[in-house]
Amino acid sequence: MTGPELAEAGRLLAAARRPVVFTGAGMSAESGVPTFRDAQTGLWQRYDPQELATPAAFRADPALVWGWYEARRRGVRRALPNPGHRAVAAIQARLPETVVITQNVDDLHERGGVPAPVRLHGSLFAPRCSACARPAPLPSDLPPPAGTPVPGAPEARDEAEPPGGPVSHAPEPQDGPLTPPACAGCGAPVRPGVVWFGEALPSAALDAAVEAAAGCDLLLTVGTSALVHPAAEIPVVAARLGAPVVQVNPVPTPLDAICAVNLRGPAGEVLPALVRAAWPDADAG
Ligand code: BJW
Ligand code: ZN
Repeated sequence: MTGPELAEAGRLLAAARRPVVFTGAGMSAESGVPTFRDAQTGLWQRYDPQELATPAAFRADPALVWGWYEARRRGVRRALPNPGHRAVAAIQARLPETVVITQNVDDLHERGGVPAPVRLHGSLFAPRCSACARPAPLPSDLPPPAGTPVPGAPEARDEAEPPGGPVSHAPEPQDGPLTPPACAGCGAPVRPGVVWFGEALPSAALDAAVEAAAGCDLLLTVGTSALVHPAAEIPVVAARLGAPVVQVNPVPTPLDAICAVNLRGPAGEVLPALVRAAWPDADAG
C-alpha cells in the first residue's frame, strides 16, 4: 500500500510520542474471527448478535447465549494474530508510551505481542458467576469427568507435560446451546465475562481509556464501525483535544469526519505498511 495518505499517516506516527491505538472487530477479521456485525454462520445464522449480547437474552435462555460464546471462544482459540496485530506490537515496541485500547473480547492483541491492552468490553476468557461475580474456571480448564475416555490418550500418565503446561483433554462440545456451568460458590449460572448492551463498562478500563485519549498526540482507530457507545467516543475525545486521528477501515464510518487521514483497507495490510512508512528500518511484523 502506498500513496499520499499513507505517507501523511506515517509522518504523524513517526512524530508521535504517546499514541493511542483503538481497535475493534475488524482488527481480528483477517485472523478469521468474524466481526460483530458480520452475518453469522452455521447454527447461529438465524440469531442477531445484538439480541444475544444482552443480560435479558441470557436470563431468557442461558444455554443459547452460553453456547454462542463457547463456540466463539473455541473459534478464537484456533485463530492466530495477523500482521496487523504484530504491527500494533511493533508500534508499542518503538514507542513504549503507546496505549492500546480494544473493544475486542478475543486475546489476539496479547498473543500478537501487546501484553496489556485496555479492555473496554471484557474478555471471552474470564467467565464469572451471573449472581455473585465470582470468577469461574474456563470449561476447558476443568478436568474431564472421572471415567471420561480420552481419545488417543496414553494409559500411563507419566509423560512429560508439553511446553506451556498441561493441556485439557476435555472433549469439545458440539456447536449449539450449552448449559452454562454452575458457580462453585452460589450455584447460579456462570456467564461470559463480557460487557453486554445496557451494562456499564468496567470503570477502571473506561477511565484509563479516556485519560489516554485525552493525553495522546495521535489516535489510530482500526477496524471499528464506531456504532457502540461509550467506546465510540474515545477517538472523539482525542480529536476534540487536538490530537490527529488516523483511521484504518475498508469502508467509511461515522468517524471519517474527525479523521486527519482515512486509510481505506484491511488492517493486516495497512498497519504493516504504516509502520514501514513511519520507520523504514522497522520490522513491521
Ligand atoms: C475491518 C476489516 C479489516 C472489517 N480491517 N477493518 C449513545 C448513543 C446511542 C446508544 C447508546 C449511547 N450510549 C450508550 C448507548 C447504548 C449502547 C449502544 O451503544 N448502542 C448502540 C448500538 C446504539 N451501549 C451500551 O449499552 C453500553 N453500555 C452502556 O452504555 O451502559 C450505560 C450504563 C451506565 C451505568 C450503569 C449501567 C449502564 C455497553 C456496550 C457493550 C457492547 N458490547 C459488545 C458485545 C461484547 C461481547 C460480544 O462480543 O459478544 O461489544 S456489542 C459489540 O459491538 C462488541 C464490540 O466490541 C462492539 C463494537 O463493534 P466493532 O468492534 O466496531 O465491530 P463491528 O462489527 O461493528 O465493525 C467492524 C468494523 O471492522 C467495520 O467497520 C468493518 O468495515 C471493519 N473491518 N474487516 C479493518 N480486515
Ligand atoms: Zn456465584
